Amino acid sequence: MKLLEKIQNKSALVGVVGLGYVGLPMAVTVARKGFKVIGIDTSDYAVNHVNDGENYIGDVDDAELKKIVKNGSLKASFDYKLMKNADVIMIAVPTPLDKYQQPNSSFVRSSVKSLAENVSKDTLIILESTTYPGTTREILVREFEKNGFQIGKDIFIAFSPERVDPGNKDYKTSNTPKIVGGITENCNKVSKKFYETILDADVFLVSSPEIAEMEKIYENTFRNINIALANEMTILCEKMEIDIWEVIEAAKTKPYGFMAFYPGPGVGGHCIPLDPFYLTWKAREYNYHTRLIELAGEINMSMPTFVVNKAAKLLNEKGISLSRANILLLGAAYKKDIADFRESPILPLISILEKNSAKFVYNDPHIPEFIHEHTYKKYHSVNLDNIEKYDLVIILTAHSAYDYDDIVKRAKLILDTRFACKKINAENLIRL
Ligand code: SAJ
Repeated sequence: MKLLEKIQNKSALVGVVGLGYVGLPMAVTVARKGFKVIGIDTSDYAVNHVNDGENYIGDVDDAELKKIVKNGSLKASFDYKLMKNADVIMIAVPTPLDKYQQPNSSFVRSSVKSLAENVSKDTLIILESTTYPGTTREILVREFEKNGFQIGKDIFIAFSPERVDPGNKDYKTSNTPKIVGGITENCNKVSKKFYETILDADVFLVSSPEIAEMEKIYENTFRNINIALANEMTILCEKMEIDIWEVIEAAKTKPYGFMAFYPGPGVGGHCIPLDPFYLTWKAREYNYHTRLIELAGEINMSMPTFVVNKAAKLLNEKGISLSRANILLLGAAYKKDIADFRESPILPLISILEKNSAKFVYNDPHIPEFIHEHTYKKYHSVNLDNIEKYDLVIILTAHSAYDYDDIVKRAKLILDTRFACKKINAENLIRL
C-alpha cells in the first residue's frame, strides 16, 4: 500500500486539525519525527501564533516550536483545501458538553464534513478527541461514505484516544502508550504503522473504534469516581474529626489493591469532570441509568460548597462573619503547575463567596488574570506582599512556586484544601 510506504519513508504529509492542548503537542511530535505537518484551526490566535513560532501550550517547548516552524516542518492554516494533499490527518478538536451535560459534537461534525469534502483517496483519518462510543462510526464513516469513499479501501479511519496529562513532566505525547481501533483490518494496519513511526511508545490495537472510545472514557471515569470517594471520605472524616490526609497516607502503604486519590476543592479541567457524562448520555439510549457516575459527579460538584462552609466555620471561630471577611485565594488553575483554569474549582467557589457577600482576591503565579467563564467577570492576580492583612487564606491549587513555610509564618489563618503544606504543623493552618 502506497500510504504505508509514505509513512515508512516519512514523505507522508500529515494534517492535524485542532491546535489546542492535544493537537499542538501532537503536531510538534510528528514534525520532530521528520514529517511535514499542516495544522488546521479556526482560531486566528492559534494559526497566527503557530506561524509566528509563538508557543501558547504549556506542554510544548517554545524553542522547538520556533525551530520546526522556521525550517518549514510545521505551518498552520484555516484552509481545509490544503488537506487535499495530506496522507494522514489527525482530528483533535474540542468535544465539550453543553449546559444540559449533553455532548456537543459540532466541532467533530464540522471538521469531518470539511475533510470529507477535501481529502483525496488513500488517506488515513484518525479521530483523537475524547467522545462517546459510536462517534467514529456514526460521524466519520457516514460522512466519508456519503462522499463516495470506501472505508478500508481508499480511505482509512480509526479512533485513537489522546492521553495528554497537562503538566506531567514524565509522560508526554511521544512516550505514552497508544490505543488504536480501526474500522477495518487495513485501517488498523496503517494506523498502527503511523503511530509506531511517530511515537516512542507501545501501540495497542483493539478490535473496533468503539472499544477505543470506551476505554478512554473508562480511564477518566475511573479517576472521577475515585476522586469522589476521596471527597466523600473527607466530608465524613471532618464530621468524625479524623485527619483524612493521614488516612490516605496510611492506606498508601498497601503495595497492592489500593491507589491513592486525594480530596480537593472540586474537580477541574475539561476531561475528568466531563468525560463520564458522555457515558451517562449514551447510556440513556440503552435505557440504562449510570447511577454511580452521576453520584460521583454530584459529590465532586459539592466540594466548593464544602470548602466555603468550612471557611465560614473557621472565620466564625474568630468572630468574623463570611460577609465581612477579607479572603485571599491561592491558585486559580485547576491543578498544580499549569496555567489552565477551565472548569477550575475556583469558579464555582467564587460564585458562592459572592453570594455570601465575602470580599476576596486571588493569586496565581501562572495566571495573571482570568475571566469567569460563566459570569464573564475579570479577576486580576494580587501579589503576596501583605498576606497578613487577610482574615483567611484558602490554598486551592498546590503550585510548586509557592513558599508554604513563608505563607504559614505570615498569614493569620490558612485553609489548605490540597495538602500543599504537607508536614507543616501550625495553629493557624487547617486542612480540608
Ligand atoms: N484531582 C483531585 N484529586 C486527585 C486527582 C485529581 O482532586 O486525586 C483533581 C485535579 O486537581 C484536577 C482534576 O481532578 O482539578 C483533574 O485532574 P487530572 O490530572 O486527573 O486531569 P487532567 O484533565 O489534567 O488530565 C487528565 C489526565 N490525567 C491523568 O491521567 C493523571 C488523563 O486522565 C487524561 O489524559 C486527560 O485528563 C484527558 O485529556 O483526558
